[in-house]
Amino acid sequence: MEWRGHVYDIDVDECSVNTSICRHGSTCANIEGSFMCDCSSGFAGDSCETDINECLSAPCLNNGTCNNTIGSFNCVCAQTYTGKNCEKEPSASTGPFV
Ligand SMILES: [Ca+2]
Repeated sequence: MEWRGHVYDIDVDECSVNTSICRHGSTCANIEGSFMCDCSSGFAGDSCETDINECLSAPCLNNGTCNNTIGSFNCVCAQTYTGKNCEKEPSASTGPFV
């Protein structure tokens, strides 16, 4: 009888063989016959190789303009709104920020 295909009784620790198999600082976990990457925030994919385009979910409020970046995103706020998502309205005590 001839065996073809996968041999499941020999598990390779991909995490040790290739320490950069999980990209962008994600955590590698060896599992039986394969591996898994626990992606850092902002990344997706089997090896966390894909940047998530957060702008697709329109995270910038108050007419802010979204710029997707590798691993994150930033908002260019309209008028004098501030905050990561332009969620903060200008107020006399804290603004305006330049
Ligand atoms: Ca991104």
